Amino acid sequence: MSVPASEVVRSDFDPFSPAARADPYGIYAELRAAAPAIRLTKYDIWAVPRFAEVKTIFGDHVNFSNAGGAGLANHFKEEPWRPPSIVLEADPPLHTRTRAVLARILSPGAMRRLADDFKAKAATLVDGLVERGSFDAISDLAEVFPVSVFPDALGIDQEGRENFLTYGAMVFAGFGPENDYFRELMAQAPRVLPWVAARCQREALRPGSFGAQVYEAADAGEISAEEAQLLVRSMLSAGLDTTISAIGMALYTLARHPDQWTLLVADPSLARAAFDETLRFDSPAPFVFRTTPHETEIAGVRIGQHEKVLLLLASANRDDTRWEQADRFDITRRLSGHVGFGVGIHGCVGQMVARLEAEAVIAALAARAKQIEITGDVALRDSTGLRALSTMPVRVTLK
Ligand code: OVM
Repeated sequence: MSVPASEVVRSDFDPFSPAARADPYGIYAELRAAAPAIRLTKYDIWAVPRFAEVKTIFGDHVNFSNAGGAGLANHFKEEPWRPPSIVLEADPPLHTRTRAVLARILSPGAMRRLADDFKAKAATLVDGLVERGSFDAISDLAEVFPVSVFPDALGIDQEGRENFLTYGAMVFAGFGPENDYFRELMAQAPRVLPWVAARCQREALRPGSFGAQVYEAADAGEISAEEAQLLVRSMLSAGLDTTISAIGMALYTLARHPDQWTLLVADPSLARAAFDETLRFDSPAPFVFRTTPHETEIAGVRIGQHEKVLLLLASANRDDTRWEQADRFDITRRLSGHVGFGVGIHGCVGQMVARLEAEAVIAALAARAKQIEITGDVALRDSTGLRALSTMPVRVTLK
């Protein structure tokens, strides 16, 4: 069954506008009710708002390619602002080879070796903050903790580490339209890009680190030295700004649901499940694109060749046909299968690092604070590619 072209649902919804980003969930519900694939006229792209088709498309790299770019830019038609990622923005067989290297480095065994250090560092940071009583959950905690553990795990030294954050911001802003925020960040490119390129070299990476292990895979002949550089760049791109955003959004969601915080305080072993539920409820990486290598269809809607397809993960995660009371934040729900990390061959390869970091922070806070109250205005960061806060003043009540 196919939908005649005249019946295609169109919308002037702009997913990247400040208004839509401030409160997208009402419009997501309208889009889900409207159609499985909707033409967004402002950008001439397709949006996919429901869980079922998001899941199907994630499982179909033949009809929905990553080589066309993970963001709005269409790499089949235009030159991207940076050389494409050889894991995120690649299809099999290239992707299969590069992904295997990262998956091995970020394995469960590697996570076990990091866990104690992450927990100890989170406890020390959180203890200092809760003793103060009031602090900013973003600038004092969410933006501090990942910086205190991830660059070390990656294997880079201290010099110029602030560039790491700017680069992540560039990459994720680069997934949206070229707006003032992106241009402001790109004004720093002459300083940041050479710093990143230098950090991707073998000599810059501490022996034994994640980065050095990428070069070991090159020594073993699995990838070339040029590919090793680009895979280290992937870790630099995707490893820091994401977890900062996710931890910040997790604290925001938890602080707004005191009943759920109380459950967590009673049983801090819920920290990991609580984090995943925050990813479902208010996803920090709210979308990703696919691009069609040839004509195809989405639930009967014909999609032409070289079209950008916007997968609205944050909407799929609120789809009532998939989740019972999807708009309810419930850290005890059975929630395996959310798409906050994506799923399938491109599902987040670093998700266990993210969970380890977030769990360490959330559990440390739940061990000390029986209540968290938001005491001032929160603000959303300007980024189009990540949903993140820039500030959230809080007061905690000690146990
Ligand atoms: C990469 C990359 C960059 C940003 C995000 C990402 C979500 C990957 O360069 O490979 O995964």
